[in-house]
Amino acid sequence: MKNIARLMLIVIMLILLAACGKKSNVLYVFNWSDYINPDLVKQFEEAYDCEVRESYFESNENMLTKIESSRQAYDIIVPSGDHVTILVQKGLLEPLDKSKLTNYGNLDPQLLLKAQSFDPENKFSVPYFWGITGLMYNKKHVPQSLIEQKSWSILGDDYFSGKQKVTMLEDAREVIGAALIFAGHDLNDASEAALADAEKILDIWDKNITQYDSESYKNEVADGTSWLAQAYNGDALQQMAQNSDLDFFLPVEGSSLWMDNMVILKSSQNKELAYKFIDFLLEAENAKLNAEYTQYPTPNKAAYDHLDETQKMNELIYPSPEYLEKCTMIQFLGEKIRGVDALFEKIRLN
Ligand code: N2P
Repeated sequence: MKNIARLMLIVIMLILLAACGKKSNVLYVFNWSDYINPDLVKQFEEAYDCEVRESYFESNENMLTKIESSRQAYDIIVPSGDHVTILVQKGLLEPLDKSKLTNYGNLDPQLLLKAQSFDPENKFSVPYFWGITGLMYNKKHVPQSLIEQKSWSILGDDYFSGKQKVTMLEDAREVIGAALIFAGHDLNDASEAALADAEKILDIWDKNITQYDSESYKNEVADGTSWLAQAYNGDALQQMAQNSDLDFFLPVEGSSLWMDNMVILKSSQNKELAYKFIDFLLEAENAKLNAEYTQYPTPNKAAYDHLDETQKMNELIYPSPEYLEKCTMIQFLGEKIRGVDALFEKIRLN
């Protein structure tokens, strides 16, 4: 009997030890959904004998709320540029020790320069993917005649009225930004006059919009629940690869550009592993596999150089320089964000 009790004690201790051992080697990553190749995560776990615990957010705003309210122990998060600035100002990010990122040199210097608009000196953030926003639609339900103009105006077209088949992103900057661009303003113009013009446009579009959502639309346009959705290009391309009824266009008026970035939280309990993960994703072959999976444009020059021509030539992933001229990077707005948020709230609650 004594022996059994002793044996049980040993087993319990071993289980506890294993649990403790495992915990110290867990990396908590907070990322957008469908934004990393799961095979790479597995490879990393095997190579570094660790566990990567992923959680997902659908908007920068939700990510920020979660970081600030829950104090959950994330190590790495993937904010867009404007939110890198916000997180830096709030003192939440770890300045990066680049000597720990042996593959940092794979990044495109031109894009690193662009990233300096939200992170001067590239001190806190490592570009992950960049991208562009457009409109995804289901060819079975949206007539070609409506698509030909390739305009944002399709969002307000009478064809959709009363049908509950159009969605826009749950993203204040993207929704207000599209209206600002369509009204002929700069995407980052948050002046009262510009927002008043955007509101007039959004009042028209909103009559057709059934929800502001950044997640379920991906499947819903595919299954016909929605017919037209404002969409991030990679998300649309991932869906298109599985369903030939789907298509996507970049509006002629221009669109928003963003850059999402890997950052390490100051509160991270596992910074060494966080550096290893970032460096692993920066490695040329890994970054290539990641870009092929997500269908987003990669800021990793070494990876880009080895991409398949079909990927590089796809203008929905890498738009032409002429089209990019018409696009504007979403920038940090400081206090002016309040006007944008208030307008988005007003439209949504309408
Ligand atoms: C991935 C969406 C990422 C792009 N699903 C938004 N910045």
